[in-house]
Amino acid sequence: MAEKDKKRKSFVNCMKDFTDEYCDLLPIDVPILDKAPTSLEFLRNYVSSNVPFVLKNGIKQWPAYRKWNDSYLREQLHNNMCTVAVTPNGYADAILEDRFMLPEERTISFNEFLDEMNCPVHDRVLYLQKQNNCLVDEFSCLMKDVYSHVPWATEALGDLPEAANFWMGDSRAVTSLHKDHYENIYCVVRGSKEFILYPPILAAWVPYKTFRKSQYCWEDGKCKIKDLDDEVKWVPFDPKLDNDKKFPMVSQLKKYHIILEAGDMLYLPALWFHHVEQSHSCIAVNYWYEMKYDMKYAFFRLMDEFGQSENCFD
Ligand SMILES: O=C(O)CCC(=O)C(=O)O
Repeated sequence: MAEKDKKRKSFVNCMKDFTDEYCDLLPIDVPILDKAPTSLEFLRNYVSSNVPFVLKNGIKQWPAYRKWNDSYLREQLHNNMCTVAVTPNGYADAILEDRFMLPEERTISFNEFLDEMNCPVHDRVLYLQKQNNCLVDEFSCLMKDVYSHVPWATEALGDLPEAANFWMGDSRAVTSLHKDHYENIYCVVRGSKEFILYPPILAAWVPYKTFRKSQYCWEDGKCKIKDLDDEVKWVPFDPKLDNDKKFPMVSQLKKYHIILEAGDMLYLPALWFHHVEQSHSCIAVNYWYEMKYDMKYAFFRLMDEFGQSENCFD
């Protein structure tokens, strides 16, 4: 074997040993709490060690949990305009063959949105998923029913959330595997959500590829694809559809599978990869807190760079 190949092999083995050791240090399952942590417990046990948890029934005291049925939402929001992501198949910000597909963004009234939720059409999938503080900007009349921030998280992280978001959509809508630069407190108000998670420190084993950016658009009632003059690096691996035959490197990943029921809260630490699905008309609210760009971040970057240099572990 050539010297270069030997070196690469021993390097890959070293990375595999590191991965095994790190996975041994992680909890077997995501911890389930039945009581909110104090800010110190949150910081000490979860933020600093970059471990997620579920707070079972964590938001059952919210008025939203009791009140947010369709008739209440219609009463509150009726003709309020909201931004909805529209796709033909439920995959917005996701890979379609050799393209990264953005949804069409439409502004419609909340009533129109609810009408379609109750009577979905087969070739069009709607998802309220605007982010960027849309709970405050587009659904402000619902703010009285939820926390404006999560007190123990705000105290631990040292600031108010940067954004509070509202999510509601079709059961066919899928959020493809990605990561965010935020500490995320994710709360399911109605229905259920399914999360698949992978830790950021294992980023070296997450496949990435560069894709052309394109966007769905409807013309004369027909869905078309418009190619944009841009590219994006994205994860082509779908944990629900693909296996490690197609992407051998993912067999190194530690996977967590979580179902959140109505009333549950998830702490999703910054940079954790997540893939999300939901029951029909599920509603969630989440808070994005600014992450700290500390040693954990530098370590993540190192692993991410290793992995992305030509998917060198494949
Ligand atoms: O609920 C979803 O579909 C996606 C949530 C998500 O990606 C996030 O909170 O960062």
